Amino acid sequence: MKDLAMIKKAVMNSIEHAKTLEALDDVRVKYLSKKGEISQLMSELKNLSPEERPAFGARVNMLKQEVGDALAKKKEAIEDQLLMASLAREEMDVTLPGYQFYSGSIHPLNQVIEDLEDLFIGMGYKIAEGPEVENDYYNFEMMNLEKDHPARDMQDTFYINEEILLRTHTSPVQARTMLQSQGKPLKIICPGKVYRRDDDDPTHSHQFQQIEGLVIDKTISLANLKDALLKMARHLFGENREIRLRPSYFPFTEPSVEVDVSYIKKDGTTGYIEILGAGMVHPNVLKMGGYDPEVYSGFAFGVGVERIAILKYQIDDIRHFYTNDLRFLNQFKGDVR
Ligand code: FA5
Repeated sequence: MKDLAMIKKAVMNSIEHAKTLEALDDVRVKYLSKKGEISQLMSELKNLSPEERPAFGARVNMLKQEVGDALAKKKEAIEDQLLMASLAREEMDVTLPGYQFYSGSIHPLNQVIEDLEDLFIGMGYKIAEGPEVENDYYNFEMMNLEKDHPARDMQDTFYINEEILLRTHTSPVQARTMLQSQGKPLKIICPGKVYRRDDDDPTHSHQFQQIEGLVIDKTISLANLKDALLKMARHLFGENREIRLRPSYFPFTEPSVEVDVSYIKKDGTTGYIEILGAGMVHPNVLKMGGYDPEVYSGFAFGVGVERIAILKYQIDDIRHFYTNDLRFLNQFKGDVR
């Protein structure tokens, strides 16, 4: 019984001083495993008188129970401590500045296109599309430029073969849409990429974008064209802008005009810059598209998207749009409308 008291003191002391779960388990093994000191006490029974045995056995069992309870309690305490320590380690300072997420932005050319799409949709136009790899037939012939027409020189391009080329303008979409509309009135714009064998310089690129406009109905006049273009210029550049229509030549329009927008020069005087070509749809083009030119008339225009963006944002070189330089592109963040 005296041994039991000593063992109890020793084991309780070890449990109290165990700092880790491993140390605590060592205590358990030392005393409670099969060969542990407390388990071994049972083998002492045979040395006791039969009267003493039950009391001793009961005491050993009680000690086992007490040590087991103490181990469990201490295990829980150590686990609590570990949990608190890991919570303290993982504590979050909600006042720290957050990570900065980098977001992209809409390319300035797409901003111009989306802006004009919204404007024209608001005026009842639909958006039309056509292929960039186009047939000579739609790009030139349906636009009243038969093979060997001298005006083809103004729009030399990249040929896939004799009949297939990279379109030089968005005008072939006029022909495609007319054929699809089967003689019914139509009102479309068509944004898209076009290609030319132009030498690259600050205002020219071999690949650029246009927005084509086409309206066909029974009473369309040059006044309707001027109205649509004035609305576009004022929407893009401000209510006090004026436009100027200059006589020009395109085989697919008659009369044809080139349209300039007014701007205030550095010396305070008013100047004009060309942004698009336009005109009344040529009777031959109407006829090839399935419209009777005696009944129907139409206007069309083709505006250079880069030229609009150059004017709107005062860009000094068209090539900035294509180099993917973030120092350039980041200037257009948030300027979506
Ligand atoms: C045409 O492409 C005609 N299809 C426009 C048209 C449509 C006229 C419907 C009548 C009726 P032009 O070649 O002028 O026309 O080009 C139109 C616009 O595209 C120009 O005013 C200019 O803004 C732009 N542009 C022309 N060439 C380039 C180039 N190499 N780089 C950048 N922009 C260009």
